[in-house]
Amino acid sequence: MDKVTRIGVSLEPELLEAFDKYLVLRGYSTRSEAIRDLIKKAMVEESLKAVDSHAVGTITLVYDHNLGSVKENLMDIQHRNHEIISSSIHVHLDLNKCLEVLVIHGTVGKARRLSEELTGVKGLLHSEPVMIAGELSEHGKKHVH
Ligand code: NI
Repeated sequence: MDKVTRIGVSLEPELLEAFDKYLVLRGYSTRSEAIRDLIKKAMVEESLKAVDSHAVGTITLVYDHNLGSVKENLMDIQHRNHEIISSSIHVHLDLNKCLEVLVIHGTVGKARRLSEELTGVKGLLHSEPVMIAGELSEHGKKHVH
């Protein structure tokens, strides 16, 4: 194992007993392993709560441009969210199918809402959001006006 720091955790006997039962139920071999997982889970939940934190990422869409009004609906949503869409790439895959990659730069909350709205468009064949939240985006943030 990589470098680790040992810490002491004080627990009431009842809580420790319940925790040990939890370990068995979840198949953990050590308390450390279970505590590590619980800490990680709590921190992921916390970071997802921060809707105002900054995010960069992409949303990849695949659709049939002849199908209903999918093209118009996607375009409409993109115009309404122009402030967080930095750029987009459109590739004509074949006679009917289009691939679009949107580059997103905004808050976690806005990026998530946009992704949900796009994913909800009827006739969309594929939608894949990739969001990176936190420190990684701080550098890029300085270059956006
Ligand atoms: Ni196209």
